[in-house]
Amino acid sequence: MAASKPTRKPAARSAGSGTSDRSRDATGKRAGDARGNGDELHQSAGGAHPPLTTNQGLPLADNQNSLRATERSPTLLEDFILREKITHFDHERIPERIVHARGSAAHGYFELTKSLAPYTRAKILTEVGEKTPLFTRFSTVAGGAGSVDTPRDVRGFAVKFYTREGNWDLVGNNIPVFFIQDAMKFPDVVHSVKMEPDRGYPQAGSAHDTFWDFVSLTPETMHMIMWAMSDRTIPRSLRTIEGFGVHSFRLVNEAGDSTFVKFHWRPKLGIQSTVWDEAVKLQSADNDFHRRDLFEAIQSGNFPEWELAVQLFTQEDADGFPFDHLDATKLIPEELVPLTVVGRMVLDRWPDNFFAETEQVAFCPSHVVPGIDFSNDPLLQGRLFSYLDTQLSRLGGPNFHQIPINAPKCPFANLQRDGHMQMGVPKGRVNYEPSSLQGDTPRETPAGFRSHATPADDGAKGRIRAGSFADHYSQARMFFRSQSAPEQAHIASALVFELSKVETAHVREAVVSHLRHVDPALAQRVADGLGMDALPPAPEARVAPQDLDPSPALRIIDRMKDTLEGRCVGILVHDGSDAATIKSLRKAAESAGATVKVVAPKLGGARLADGKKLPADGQLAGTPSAVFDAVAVVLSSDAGKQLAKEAAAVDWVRDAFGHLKAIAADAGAQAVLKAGGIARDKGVVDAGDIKGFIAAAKTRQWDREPKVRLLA
Ligand code: HDE
Repeated sequence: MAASKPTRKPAARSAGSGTSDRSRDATGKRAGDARGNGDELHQSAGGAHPPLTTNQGLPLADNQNSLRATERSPTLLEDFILREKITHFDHERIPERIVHARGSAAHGYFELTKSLAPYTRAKILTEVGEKTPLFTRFSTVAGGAGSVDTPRDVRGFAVKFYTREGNWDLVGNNIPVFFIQDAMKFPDVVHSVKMEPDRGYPQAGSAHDTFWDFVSLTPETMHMIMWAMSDRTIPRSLRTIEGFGVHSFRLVNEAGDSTFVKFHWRPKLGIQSTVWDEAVKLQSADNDFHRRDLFEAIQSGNFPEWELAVQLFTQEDADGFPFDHLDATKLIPEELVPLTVVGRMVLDRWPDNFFAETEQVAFCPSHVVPGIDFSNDPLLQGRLFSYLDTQLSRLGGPNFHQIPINAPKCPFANLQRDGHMQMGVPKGRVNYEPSSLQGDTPRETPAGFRSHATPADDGAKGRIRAGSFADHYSQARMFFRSQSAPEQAHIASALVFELSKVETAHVREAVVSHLRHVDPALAQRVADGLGMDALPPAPEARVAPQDLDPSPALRIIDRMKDTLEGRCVGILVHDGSDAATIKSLRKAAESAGATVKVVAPKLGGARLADGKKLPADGQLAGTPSAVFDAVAVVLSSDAGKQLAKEAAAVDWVRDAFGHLKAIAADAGAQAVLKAGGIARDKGVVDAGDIKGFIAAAKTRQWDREPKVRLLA
């Protein structure tokens, strides 16, 4: 570690400290320091700046140079300050989550609007108007912590409620079912979807042999596969995803009576997804698209909001369902058990520190409060073990509940002691229970948690899968047949895309063979898309697929809200653009609830026709139209001709068209539209037709889709 000759010019200021560094002369050099030339910047404590110290509180006079015997000699081992700093740095990363490593989170609150007192004694679900603080983390599943936000993947939706009766964690996903029925298969499904162990790819993607090999040999995955191949797994924003607790839980009331419950989160902005080509382009436009979107929404006061809804049902109801509700590959259609909205979640504060909060938060499905209990779902039962176990190694020991983001906000006390990273100083001689030696030790309370006395089924012990779990295709069929025509086409195309990345022919064939049970027409579309000469034979199904009633509530497209609330409109401008047109577009979009961003070939902005400079929010090449929900192009005729030769501008409009978005264009912009091959079409309007633009911008032009892409 030889000292190199400083090359930086001395900085003459002491940044904002209020008191200048008196040990330096006017050039910033340290007076009286015979050792070293002091050419580097030294900023001194003072004013609001406290002294910089080691972790032991030792104030530091020099945070620029390590300790050496002479000016150009090796560094001394004695330098305990350097060693402390580097040692801490070396250990700054902790193991990332084995699944759900990539996540974004925010603080907020839950407000109960309807009491569930007849069903539960959990105060968070009975005290109407009570606001409970919470922390919510959204995640992708397969990719590492540094992977992109927008791959085709399930999204985690984990909420930690800091209730008065302890922390309740509702650790769900944006899809109401799961790939497998039994926790025993979780390591297998996760291994299969993550990067292949020999080659180390793909990162964050299911389009590879090992995943589809597992799927083809595990028909219980079929229902979840339909969801995973739908647009649900390519959301437009984390603010527009639904959330589901997935498993059946129990609510238990004061009398000890139990009712089954499924939890649902419904986004206030409505559910909205991207189209695949858009998701692909978002990956290159902005790796952090969802994280940035959530951050910007919260920072600008557009607080994301969800309704909490429940489906309540009894054992007798469950006995009448044509499926077993304890099987996590099955959902309960809303048409069978309606949703009741009981409260709302608002996310209103971004974490102060990403690592301390988003990274260190530890969710656990076994964190419940009195009045909420588990069902016998074998997948849920396995989860009750896994989370604490994985967090012991991820967070370094048994005391991670003391980390501020994990600690309950209500009083908590027990007799667990010691261990790695004990932050408290427990007092007294009693660390056991029962005890009689101390007057303030924690004791049991009748109001505490009791497990519901669920009667056990008759039968023999064994590694057994219930016969009622054997129907793997009926709900997959129901989901597929419930979708609108464009959504069905997207599922077929997603399957073709994913299977086209599978190198092993027999795996592709095996997947298509299962699709024959889901829907023969879907199987045929996928087989055609893959260029198969003939459909492979269908595998034997233990339970013949049933034609269940379709559930229109499972669609997205019909349920996208006709609004600009929470969406973003981009306006492409250049020198000479008409200021009045830009102004009226901006005003109309903003009063409809949208954020407006200006894009120009140069970040400095454009000199408009009225001579005024309009600064840009994004530079054209780095801000493709994929990041917007609707776009406008306002150009002088000279600029139009110029940008018609600029690939980034032509792609800007072509992609907006291909992604089924509204486009407003003035006369000068027509040259760019023409270069992009865009003819007049529904949703392509004149920039003067503000009303027409706003109406078109609130939705996507689904009937345009057959014109822009060959879907399977
Ligand atoms: Fe998880 N899951 N999971 N999971 N899961 C984890 O816990 C696990 C499952 C979910 O933002 C891990 O702390 C098993 C279903 C979310 O921090 C781990 C099984 C659902 C998150 C784990 C499942 C989920 C996790 C990894 C099958 C939807 C991220 C890191 C029995 C209802 C939480 C960690 C966050 C995280 C295990 C299945 C949701 C390994 C064994 C089903 C949202 O413990």
